[in-house]
Amino acid sequence: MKKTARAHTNIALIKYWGKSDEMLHLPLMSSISMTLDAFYTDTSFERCPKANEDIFFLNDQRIEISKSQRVITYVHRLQNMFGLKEHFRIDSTNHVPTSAGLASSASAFAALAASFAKAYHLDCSLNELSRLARLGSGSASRSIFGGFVEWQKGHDNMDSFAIPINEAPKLDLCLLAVEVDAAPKKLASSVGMKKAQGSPFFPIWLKQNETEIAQMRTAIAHDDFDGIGKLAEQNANEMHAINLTARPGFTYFEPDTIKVIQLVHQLREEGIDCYYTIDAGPNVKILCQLRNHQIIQERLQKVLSHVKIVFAQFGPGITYLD
Ligand code: 2P0
Repeated sequence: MKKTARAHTNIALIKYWGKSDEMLHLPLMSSISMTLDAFYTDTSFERCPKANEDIFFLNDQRIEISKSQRVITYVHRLQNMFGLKEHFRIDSTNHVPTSAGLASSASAFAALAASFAKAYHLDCSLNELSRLARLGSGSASRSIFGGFVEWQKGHDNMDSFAIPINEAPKLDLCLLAVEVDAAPKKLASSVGMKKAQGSPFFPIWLKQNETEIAQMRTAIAHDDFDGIGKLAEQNANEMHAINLTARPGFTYFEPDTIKVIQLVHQLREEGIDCYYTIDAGPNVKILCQLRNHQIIQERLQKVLSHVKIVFAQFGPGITYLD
């Protein structure tokens, strides 16, 4: 009765940064991501009809009820949707290096949705699974698929899910996750994206989403590394500009974030192709090509000797381990 699923995390190249419905995690805009091989979560879901409580283990540690509400409530919500009611045990292991500075909620809720559906023999399509994962965390909707993925914003709970763009890209594109600060993020994404809506530039950001999505799709279809990198960097800058211009403004950047940005600019001036993207935290992800990743790492270490760097490439969609 125990089913285990593995989901990889993803990095958004065109970001989700605004909700039309907080309960359903319905986004105000579509987003496009790259699934990453280096970071994943394995989750087992076991039905325990004879137990008298729900149990959640994370990285082999029992998590007390008060700290597992988000996960337990999510499973209850799924159970209600399918008319199910019984106790369960979840065992989840995050293979997201603490040094990566990447959030694990995308891989965590994608793996949980998939193991839940498998344990109950639900006949879910991958798009339905993406919808279920979205209810746990918006970005989890994209971690159902590998390679390049688009989360189409849709209009309601039924039509907001991710679809694969290209699950096995041939493109030479890799990522360096640069951790400038290992501390937990200061402002949760859900709070940050709500505050950002106070920026006078938010409507502009929203208006150009469709154009940026179309441009990114074209760049992906043409295996256009520079096109993808430029758009990803532009979109990340827009997201962070909106944060700075919210009322009141805020930023996830730290001094070392800026140093990495400046190094990327400098490397490009020297003819080394690379671009950055930044999520809801100070850490930077550099998009580059295989032939350049070592030189970029060396240059990063020269400027910021203390930063940790993790290398990643395209990762797969959901897989089942039993
Ligand atoms: C993204 N981020 O598209 C954007 C870019 C962070 C910056 O999705 O509230 O954990 O659970 O739906 O998915 C992070 O937010 O937010 C995120 P919820 P989530 O990847």
